[in-house]
Amino acid sequence: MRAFRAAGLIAGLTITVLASPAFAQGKLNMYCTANEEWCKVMANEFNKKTGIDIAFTRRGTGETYAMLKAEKDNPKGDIWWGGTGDPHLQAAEEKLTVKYEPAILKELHPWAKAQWDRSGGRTVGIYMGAIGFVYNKEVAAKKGVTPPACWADLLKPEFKGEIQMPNPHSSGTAYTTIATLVQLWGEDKAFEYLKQLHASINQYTKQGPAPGQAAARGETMIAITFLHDGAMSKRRGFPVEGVAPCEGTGYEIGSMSIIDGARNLANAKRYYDFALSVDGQRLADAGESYQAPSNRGTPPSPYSPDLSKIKLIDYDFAKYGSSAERRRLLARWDAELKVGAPK
Ligand code: S7P
Repeated sequence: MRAFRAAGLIAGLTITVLASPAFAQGKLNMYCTANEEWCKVMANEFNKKTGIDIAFTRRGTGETYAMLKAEKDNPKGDIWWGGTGDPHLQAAEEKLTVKYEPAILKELHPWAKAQWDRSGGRTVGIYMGAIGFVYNKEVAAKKGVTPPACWADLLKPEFKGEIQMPNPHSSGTAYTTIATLVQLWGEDKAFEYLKQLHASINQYTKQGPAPGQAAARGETMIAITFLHDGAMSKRRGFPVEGVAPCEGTGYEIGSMSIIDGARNLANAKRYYDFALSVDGQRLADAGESYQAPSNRGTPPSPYSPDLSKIKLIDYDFAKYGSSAERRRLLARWDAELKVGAPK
């Protein structure tokens, strides 16, 4: 069983992959919001293929969106790769990212191209994955509880203090979860649920993948997370099981955008093309990432959750990907749950 790095240890740390001096072909600064293993694999392979020195920093999707806003007048990143699609759409609306129309668009699944269309070409889908929960089978058995099957089950008294979820200010996973509940039940009922759930949450983590990693290590019984992150833990040999909630659930269109004012624009476009190619997307497996790929020519991994068997809602990306809706929902979350943003 491979161990997880302590959650958040590497967050915000920049890793640079350099070509040999004879082969060096310029630079690329990537803001990476996929899982860290995958960020590394993509950076290494892109560097091998092109000779471009690539530095990446891994952060949460909400954190990266906030960073783009903070750096608006002096952008330091070139490409933003990975992370939930809503903050990419919000960045597109605020023109923090630029339009790019690659020839490879025609190879993509309609849901990935739809992300490009609704953003005016400023972001594109690179993968898809569903929200759910992941529980530790050993912890559940030791406590003698029946694992949850539905969102409603999470409110049962036996799960008090046993659930972890990320903070929606920094994490795209958490924002997707809240938007999902609002779309499932309407806003008032969703916030009533979140307030009741609050009593069972042992920690709101800064980053989305952290609760799933804690569940894998047995530090929490249940994590609200993407099901493909649970698949990664399971493949690593941890005693976890993923659950697609019985009422239905939401999903992300993991996205990629070129940052407005990119200093290495030509290299950002090369990375964009590479990341959408069949070969680029096949690297997900080496990066232990089991989302559904957006290129129709890349089959999903056998470890990927089968999305056709999950009751997915008709997620309204235009609405929940708008900056005003994000601000409004986060303000309500702050006012009613009083958790605030992570430090
Ligand atoms: O680990 C992969 C993944 O679940 O992470 C991304 C997610 O946004 C994690 O970051 P935050 O929740 O911290 O923003 C997802 O896009 C991706 O599927």
